[in-house]
Amino acid sequence: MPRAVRWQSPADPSGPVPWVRHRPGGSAGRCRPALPGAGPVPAGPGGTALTGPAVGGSGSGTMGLELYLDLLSQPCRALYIFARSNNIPFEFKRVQLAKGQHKTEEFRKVNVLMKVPALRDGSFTLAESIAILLYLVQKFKTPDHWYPADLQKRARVDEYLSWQHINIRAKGSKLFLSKVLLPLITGQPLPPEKLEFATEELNVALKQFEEKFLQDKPFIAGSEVSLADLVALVELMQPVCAGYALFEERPALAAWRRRVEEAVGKELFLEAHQEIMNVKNLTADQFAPELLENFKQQLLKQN
Ligand SMILES: N[C@@H](CCC(=O)N[C@@H](CS)C(=O)NCC(=O)O)C(=O)O
Repeated sequence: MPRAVRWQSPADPSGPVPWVRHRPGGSAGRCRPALPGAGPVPAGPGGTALTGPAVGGSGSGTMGLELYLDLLSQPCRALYIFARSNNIPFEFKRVQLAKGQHKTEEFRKVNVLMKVPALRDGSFTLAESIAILLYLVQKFKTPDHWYPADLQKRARVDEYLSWQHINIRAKGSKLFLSKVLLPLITGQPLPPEKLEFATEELNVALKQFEEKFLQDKPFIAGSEVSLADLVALVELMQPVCAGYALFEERPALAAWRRRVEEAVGKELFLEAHQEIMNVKNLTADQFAPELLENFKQQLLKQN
């Protein structure tokens, strides 16, 4: 039987992420979202000398680790949470997708694919969130549970990370874009049959996620949180923030969500999701017009 489609308002009504600048250790302006009680994002290895204006950010660091992110994006949130949760020093470079900042020549120098997230570490640049997460795991020797040394546990993490792209991620994103972006662009609500179809597609992936990947374990790789759980949860938050109460009828998934949030830090998790939780407040005039047109063409092509 297909699962009933249930929609609700996002849980958190608070305003957009407040951005603050701070200068730890006298280094030039670095941006981070304000997080009460959390320490500053530590200075990058090798310092953070800044030059001219960067993509949507405060300056262009020439040495330390830079992460180019928009927290409306799921893989960006995974990286942000991972880095902050592990006290990895980085400079937050905000690339606002809605403003088309990922399409600029300046950002192209960081990622020729013109997508976020992206990393710059000195003269080295890297695209693709999974590759970036693995780079950080190895460079900063983060605790083993994130990407276990044990062959079979690691294989479980790899298995999920390989599967998720065209399943949880693709179906969750489609639902999100159809529910939030298409009505914004066209001024019309999505036809119910399209919404139902997109929801059913996601439900199939969720069933597979529960049966194949989570089973009755606390986390995907067993008893401890790993990259797989973090990547999975940030993706599931996208349809949740669009109003699909997917955890409500899935108690095992809801309990797993709580465990993952606790493992990474509830406050940090919430902070990273503040902007997306307010996504329904976005209006068309906040988007670059050419971007809206582009989205419209893409979304209207989908079944
Ligand atoms: N496979 C890539 C996906 C990156 C991606 O699709 N990023 C989106 C935001 S979630 C983006 O930058 N979209 C802008 C565009 O495609 O123009 C990853 O995991 O990093």
